[in-house]
Amino acid sequence: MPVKQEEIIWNALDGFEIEIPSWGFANTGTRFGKFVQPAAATTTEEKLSDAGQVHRFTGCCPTVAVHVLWDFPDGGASAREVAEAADRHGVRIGAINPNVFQDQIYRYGSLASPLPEARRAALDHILDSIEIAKQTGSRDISLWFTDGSNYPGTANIRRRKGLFEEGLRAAHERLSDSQRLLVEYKPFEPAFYHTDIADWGMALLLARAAGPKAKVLVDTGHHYQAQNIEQIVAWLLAEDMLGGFHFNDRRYADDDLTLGSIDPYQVFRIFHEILFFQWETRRRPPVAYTIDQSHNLKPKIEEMIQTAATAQELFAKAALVDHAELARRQEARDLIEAEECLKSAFAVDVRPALRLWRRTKGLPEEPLAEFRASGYLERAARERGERNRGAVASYA
Ligand code: AFD
Ligand code: MN
Ligand code: MN
Repeated sequence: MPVKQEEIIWNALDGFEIEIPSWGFANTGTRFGKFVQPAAATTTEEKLSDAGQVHRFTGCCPTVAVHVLWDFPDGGASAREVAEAADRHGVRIGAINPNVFQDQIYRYGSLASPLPEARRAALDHILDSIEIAKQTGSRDISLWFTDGSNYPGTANIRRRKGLFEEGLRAAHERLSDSQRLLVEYKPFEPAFYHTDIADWGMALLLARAAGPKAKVLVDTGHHYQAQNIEQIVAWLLAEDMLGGFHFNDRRYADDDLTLGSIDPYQVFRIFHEILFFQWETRRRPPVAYTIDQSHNLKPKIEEMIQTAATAQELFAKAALVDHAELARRQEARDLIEAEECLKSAFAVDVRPALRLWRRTKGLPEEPLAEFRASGYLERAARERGERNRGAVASYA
């Protein structure tokens, strides 16, 4: 590999971090059931321990996104202890994810519910989450809402839009100067007729209505099949409204599969739009990269290591696009050569340079193999097996 290419790859990897989700280590499943794994994490401490393994072997996952109801069972009194536990395992707490979709009170929605007590409960939980973020030192409060309706005529869509504007504005007022609200969108599921925040435009308008510290979060699984996600990314960058990503892949819907397992070129094109924007504008707005996947069948820690390594590879490939050449070819309407600027970068096998980068950082060249050799999984299965088998009994 030419030295120049290797340097570009190493510089890209030096600046690349991707956050891992606590919920990726616990037993999850689909609405048709879940297949528990003996080594799955059953406590917040175990999730943070597992996350620490991913960062220890990959070197690019220093922060962990947490889910308030699942990771702070006592509603957040333990925020400092959770942050200390993260530190013990070599990671930090990242985005705080409120949960306003599970409690019965949210039957007709959360911030957009027609029931004032439901709106109040949701706003109180989000405000509590902002306080938790202050205690864990987290910048982002990452909001996903299941609000919507299941049948035509059962909800006043315009009124619900107004309620969301009110609720998000009230939350935005409590942010500290360094905090952000990330507004995530999703076209469907679990609502079957309309979802209140269904696409990037709705998320953009609501984030703008909330205030200057609110941005849009793009979950790659939350788009209709034919949607051009990198075009959405380019528009949000141009509007200074791109807050970050939840990365996963999908074949059909919001499948939460491993990043790059179905369409790696799409992930490359998303990273390319960000790097091209940075090259053209000389600006690097804070864009949070986070994994949001549901590891149903693959071993959870191994899938997270696989995902992080794939993200590094695709980001390194995108960094190889010659932006000056691309701009010239676009200007000249030289279509084939402009496209070749992307295709040739995507075709480079960056794994040798990635392995060398790891070696210079004192990291294992093959993180997955090294993790497997560590025996961590076998120890976790011995320690946690009983509790997870219990989950099967209760689930059967
Ligand atoms: C589910 C939702 C959404 C959310 C995530 C974590 O579809 O992506 O961000 O759970 O709460 O995947
Ligand atoms: Mn998501
Ligand atoms: Mn999702």
